[in-house]
Amino acid sequence: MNQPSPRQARRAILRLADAAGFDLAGVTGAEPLSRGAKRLKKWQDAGMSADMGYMQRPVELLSNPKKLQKTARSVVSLGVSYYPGDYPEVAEDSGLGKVARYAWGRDYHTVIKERLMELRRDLESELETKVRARAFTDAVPLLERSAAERSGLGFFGRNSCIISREVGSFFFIADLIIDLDVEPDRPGSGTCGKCSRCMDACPTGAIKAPGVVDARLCISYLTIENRGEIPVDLRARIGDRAFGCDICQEVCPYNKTKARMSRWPEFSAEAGAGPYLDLQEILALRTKKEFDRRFSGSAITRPGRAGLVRNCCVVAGNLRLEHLLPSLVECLVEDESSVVRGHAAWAVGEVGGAAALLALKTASGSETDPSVLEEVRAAIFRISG
Ligand code: B12
Ligand code: SF4
Ligand code: SF4
Repeated sequence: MNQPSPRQARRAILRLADAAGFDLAGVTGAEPLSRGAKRLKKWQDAGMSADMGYMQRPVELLSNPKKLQKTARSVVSLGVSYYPGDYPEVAEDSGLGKVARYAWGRDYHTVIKERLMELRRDLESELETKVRARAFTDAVPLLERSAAERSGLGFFGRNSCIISREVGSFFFIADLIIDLDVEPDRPGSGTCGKCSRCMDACPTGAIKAPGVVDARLCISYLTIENRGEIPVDLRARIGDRAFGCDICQEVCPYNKTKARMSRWPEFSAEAGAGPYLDLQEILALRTKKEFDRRFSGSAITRPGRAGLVRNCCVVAGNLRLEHLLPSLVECLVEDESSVVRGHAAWAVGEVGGAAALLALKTASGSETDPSVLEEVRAAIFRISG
């Protein structure tokens, strides 16, 4: 069994990746991602990783593919469009909260990992050699965007997403770290030019400088990774987003012209939770068992039951939907999570009115958690004052 030449290996990878349904593929060497490492260090030092412990790991680990696989020679970066189309129009009072597009269908971690493993097997049989590989998407400590840029998949946009001139930015990045020498690609090229639409459109001002997103302000972080409370001054800016945020990609001219519908049926709205969550239904999820049953196989499990109910309280408060008041009051009185009870109190205060005031006053007599009591009192003050 001969080792394939770097050129043969490259041809085989690109052909097989395309046949496996990946929209983009490129290769880079396994050397440290030094440019990304410098920027990551600054980002970490500025506290922009919020409380994502996995992003506070040493820069040398996050930027070095060889730390993930000692025998690594090359990193194959792959792109899969998840673009499922636009949000269907709905009436403002329909009681729905938006889900970011990447989570409309099935959980990408498992779907993509299966195809990556198949790709490795196909590569072994095509090249007639054993290929040691580490296959993953968004699951191990590596700067996947920096690897993708160096593999030629695209360039860093000002929203910090990798933008491909072929498909825009609504795509997942997946990786195969392999022990083969492969002819590398040139780094991705392209530019935002004079555009700054994403920076202007971000509702929380999270894009602090071109390519620099402060996770502490990003709605995607606040509604998915964050396990605690959503700061009061940011809640209104979350609008109707119940899970994640696509605004800085929606406004991007590259996506307006290049976004390509996903070829993977697993990422269609029909395959999973779809574009909207019914707020009333989610506000009624009281146990982990019910939550797991409802969202099994979907990326929406990430914030956990309390996190998702918390988000839906915020959306219900922002939409000021009176018909959701009974559901919010139930959250306030019955939920075992103090985070949910606190956000429910806030939302009841946003809906307002006599019934809301009465519910809050009753809760102030029975609630014992100091942080929830503070939310209850603030809500009473807003309604009465
Ligand atoms: C932590 C994380 C988050 C955090 C922080 C986001 C952030 N921008 O840092 C939060 C929770 C906010 C988040 C949100 C989202 N995420 Co996220 N996230 C990650 C994760 C795990 C790490 C990202 C990271 O390293 N951040 C630290 C910063 C410092 O690194 P960076 O963003 O890569 O920034 C680099 C640039 O600054 C770059 N750089 C170097 N030189 C230059 C030069 C110039 C001029 C510029 C502009 C930049 C630049 O160097 C930095 C270091 O690599 C990756 C998966 C992974 N393991 O890589 C997914 C990942 C980045 N996320 C992804 C997605 C889809 C999202 C969301 C769209 C989800 C959603 N709809 O809600 C949003 C997008 C928000 C946004 N504008 O970034 C995809 C992005 C795919 C793509 N096409 O780019 C990834 C790659 C997951 C995947 N495997 O597909 N995410
Ligand atoms: S995902 Fe939303 S909140 Fe985060 S940077 Fe983009 S527009 Fe801003
Ligand atoms: S919206 Fe404009 S500035 Fe932002 S990433 Fe797209 S092209 Fe770049």
